[in-house]
Amino acid sequence: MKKVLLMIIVFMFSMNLYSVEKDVSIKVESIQNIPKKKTNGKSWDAFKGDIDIFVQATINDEPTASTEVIQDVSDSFVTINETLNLFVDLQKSKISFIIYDKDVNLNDFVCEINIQKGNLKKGKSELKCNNGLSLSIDVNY
Ligand SMILES: [Ca+2]
Ligand SMILES: [Ca+2]
Repeated sequence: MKKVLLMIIVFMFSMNLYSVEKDVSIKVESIQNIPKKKTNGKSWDAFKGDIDIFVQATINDEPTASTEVIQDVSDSFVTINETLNLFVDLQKSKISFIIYDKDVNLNDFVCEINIQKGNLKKGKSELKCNNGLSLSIDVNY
């Protein structure tokens, strides 16, 4: 009985060691190669407007934090410089960045970047979407 109890304690302790929940700050620095139009060739706004862009971070597919919307970005590049603070398990959490065009009703999806579990790198990096858009981030924890 004692042995079982000890094993349970050791197991719980090792579980705790593997769970590395941390405060992680992710500075979204800029977005490059922003598509001028939707994939169907239409403009981002209903009446010829440019993209109203923002980045949403999700943890295990739950929307957790977003940057402010920057209205009518006409260039292919935009500076964001906004920090998102997340509380994540670096080993177990699936972290994604989803780029949207803000709309009154349903936002237009632009693209998505998924970070594999345990792969969020400290420091500056450039993440790429499959449509060519890239996101410059600076991660600290
Ligand atoms: Ca739109
Ligand atoms: Ca717009």
